[in-house]
Amino acid sequence: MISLLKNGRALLIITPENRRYLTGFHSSLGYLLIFNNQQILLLDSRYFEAAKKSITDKNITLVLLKNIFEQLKAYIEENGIEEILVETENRYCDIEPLNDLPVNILFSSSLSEALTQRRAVKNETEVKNITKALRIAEKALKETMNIIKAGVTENEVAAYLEYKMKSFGSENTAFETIVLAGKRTSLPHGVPTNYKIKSGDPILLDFGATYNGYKSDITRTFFVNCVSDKNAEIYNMVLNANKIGFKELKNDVDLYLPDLKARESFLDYARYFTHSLGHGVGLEIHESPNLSPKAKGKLTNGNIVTVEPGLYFEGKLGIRIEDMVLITQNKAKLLTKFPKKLTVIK
Ligand SMILES: [Mn+2]
Repeated sequence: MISLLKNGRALLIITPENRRYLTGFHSSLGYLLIFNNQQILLLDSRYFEAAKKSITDKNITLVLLKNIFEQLKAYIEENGIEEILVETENRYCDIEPLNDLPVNILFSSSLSEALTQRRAVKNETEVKNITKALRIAEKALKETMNIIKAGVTENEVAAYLEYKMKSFGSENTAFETIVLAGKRTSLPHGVPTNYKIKSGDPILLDFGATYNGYKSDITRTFFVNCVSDKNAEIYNMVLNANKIGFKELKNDVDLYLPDLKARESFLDYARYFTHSLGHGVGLEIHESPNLSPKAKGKLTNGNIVTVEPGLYFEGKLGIRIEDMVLITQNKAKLLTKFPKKLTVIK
């Protein structure tokens, strides 16, 4: 990203996750201005005191945000800045103050791409944070299994799961918790309702925790009281695809390949696998790299991705099993520890 810098050019980081990634400090609003050897972080009074305490990087100058237009104008004039690169994600956002600045504002895909690529490769601290977020989710799931039984609603299960994650130190859910039972499991991204779990139902839980801003993502599908032979067979097909997908993950592998291999393992059922095999996870729940059939590029050491094959039969049944995987030297490390063999909750 720094290679994008040159004389007379500044980078302005507006997207919250990118700003957090580069400074270690989260704020819903703020501006990180980078030029020459300077990094100026402008934050308003809501965040200023907390940032003063938490930002230890001596290269970052913290400045109280008062009037972004006037403040940017002053930096531009004092430092001979002629153009400012802004992430393309902000193209459609309301960044009015930028319009009248006496410089070229360029929405730069090179800047966005450079940040995406950097964030896709996790350092040791990031791996620790994601692993911790995953352990919190797994611990909460283990406890939640104790309350899953006929008569309990999807909403009650979801609330308990979220309560447990929070109790174990999660800052927030990683995304909207999915708990679906019975026929409703066929909705890959359905939302929990007051549907009461029945004996023999499958129950699908897809959720995650957040730790130091980093997210986890896990899906397990269980059966309540009993499971039919047919459902057990489908479950084991998904489990098999999960393992095949995992085996394909290593440094330098084409991104589309693990999806292809997992999909092929479904044979005639492949048409019921209606989404991609997985996605990168970090400060955002979906980030690079994307393990889809159309993905271009290769896996790299330091990538953290999900492997989440699923089969969905409209109005009948859905099963998904999702793990998180770290790509390291020559192999893939399964970060998820939660068991995934067919489980009937009695
Ligand atoms: Mn996922």
